[in-house]
Amino acid sequence: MTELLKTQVLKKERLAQIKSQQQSIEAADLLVAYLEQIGVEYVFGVPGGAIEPLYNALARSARRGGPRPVVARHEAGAAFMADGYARETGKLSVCCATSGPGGTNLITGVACAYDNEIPMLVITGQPSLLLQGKGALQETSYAGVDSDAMLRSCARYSTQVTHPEQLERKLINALLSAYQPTPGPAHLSIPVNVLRSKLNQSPSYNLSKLMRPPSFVDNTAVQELYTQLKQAHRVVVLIGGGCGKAIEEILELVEKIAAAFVVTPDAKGFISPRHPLYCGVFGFAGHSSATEAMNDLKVDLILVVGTALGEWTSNGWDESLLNDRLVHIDACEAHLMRSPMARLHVRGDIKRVFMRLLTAMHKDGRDEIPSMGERRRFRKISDDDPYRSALPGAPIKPQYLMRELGWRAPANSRFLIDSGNSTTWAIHHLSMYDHQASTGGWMRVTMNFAPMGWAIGGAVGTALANRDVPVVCITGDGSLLMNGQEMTVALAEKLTVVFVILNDSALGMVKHGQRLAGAEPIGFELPFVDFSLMAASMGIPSHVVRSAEEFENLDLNVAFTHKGPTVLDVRIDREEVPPMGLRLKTLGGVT
Ligand SMILES: Cc1ncc(C[n+]2csc(CCOP(=O)(O)OP(=O)(O)O)c2C)c(N)n1
Repeated sequence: MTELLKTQVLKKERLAQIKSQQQSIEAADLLVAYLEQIGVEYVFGVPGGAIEPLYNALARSARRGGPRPVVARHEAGAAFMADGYARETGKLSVCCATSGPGGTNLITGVACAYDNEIPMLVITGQPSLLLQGKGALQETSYAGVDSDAMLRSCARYSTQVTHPEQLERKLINALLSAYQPTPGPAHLSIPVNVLRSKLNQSPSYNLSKLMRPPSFVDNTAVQELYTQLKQAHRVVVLIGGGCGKAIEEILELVEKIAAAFVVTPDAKGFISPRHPLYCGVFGFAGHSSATEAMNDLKVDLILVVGTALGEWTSNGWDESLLNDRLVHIDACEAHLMRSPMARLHVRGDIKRVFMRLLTAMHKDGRDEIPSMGERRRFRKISDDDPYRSALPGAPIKPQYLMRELGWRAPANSRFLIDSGNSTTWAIHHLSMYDHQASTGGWMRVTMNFAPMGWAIGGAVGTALANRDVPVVCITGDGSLLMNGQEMTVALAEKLTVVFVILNDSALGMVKHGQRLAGAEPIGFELPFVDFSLMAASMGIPSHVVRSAEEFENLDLNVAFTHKGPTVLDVRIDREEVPPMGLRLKTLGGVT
């Protein structure tokens, strides 16, 4: 063989070697490489055959410090965990499921994230493309039970990847859609043979810039708002669930102009209920002081900030709010279209809108707007209602439990409140004595979709996102029986989560709702369950609380510092009527 021929053969061999090395990456590895690139820590899910290559890729990635799987006990729990993680970190979260029942189980959690605008990447498996339509096990593609179609209706973006070459494009599309223009879940359904296929590529996108949220502000509208603020005599600000990142600037302005402020239920966690200008929660289970503030005819300007004005956040589309005194400020067009009656819409990143208002004030040489001194300070919310049972040893009242629990929790605690009466009690009565500000807020509730059990998985995801803070999940016995198995994930992951179960042997919200509406008393009873025994069977420490005295004598410090979950089985006074009037009104049961 001549030297030239030898070189050519060697070159060919080397090229073949490089090609085979490049091809050693599976499509699933490319997907995981992108998760690594954007700093994903966990993939919440339940494994199964059709999604196995993703787990293989995660195992390879975890060995080099990449994201690792957290195995939930039910796929809805996985989506709730991803939701909790995203709320705590403000980052995109990831959940996954296998095809068939895995995907359908996931739906409730994904739908909840959709309705609550949580950025989430959702990955489901499918049988091989070559087998689709042949009755393959757990096939849920277009040819049968179509979980892709089901997930499509609760995702900002949803598609099946039908060729490995599509994966990168569709993944980037999904990741970007999960953030903008409105955050929410984006779904990729990936057949197992596509996940396994060899790819001759490494990530070609650098997402650090592409995924940065836009920072636009409608300057003309901000100027107009500033003019209106200067002319207004009395202002009320309604702070909504989208204000987490902007809360400092909003409160600075509120204080400068001495406006009264109220919050939607999902924004209570951003503020201190002891703030002197705070007038309470406006909306579901809220306070009469908040509706009074809104109803004050001397108020000539209402700033509604960062909320979609749904049933629970607008107090059932209350006309004292929805009128031409309203200025709606939001980055999200879908929210702004809910207020056609507004005198002004200010589109833009909320933080920047308030920064510009503050700058305008500063430039004008105004520390405060002149008429401020004349503005009445609204009365402070009363948070000292005792609601302690008159008789020693009588069942503990949920109102009392809420107040005491909030006051005794460390200042950096996060509270996740489940659907059911817990939501009403917490929105109305939970109050921290002191709290440390955080973007996600100290109290988190789910608006709109409100599935039972959300807070259980959500608490696990929150605790994984931030191991330095205690997490409290307030839930009902019905929700616990529906989703309580996720507590074992908190145990496996050694997470400081205190599960407070309002045990009333009933679907309490249903029971009280029927009573208040005069409906048939049916379908609400639950058997008595001793949740301390259930916790013991899981290896989780627990306490039974029957009365206020027992609660006072409980040493909560251990629960708030222990590296693992604790269960408080609280046998509450079942007869206390929750503040849920608004719900009945909008359901039409009560006029
Ligand atoms: C998945 C789901 N199913 C049904 C409902 C309707 N629902 C709302 S609250 C509630 C009762 C909750 O009972 P429990 O968890 O025991 O809490 P409680 O109201 O007794 O405090 C029901 C059935 C729901 N929100 N979510």
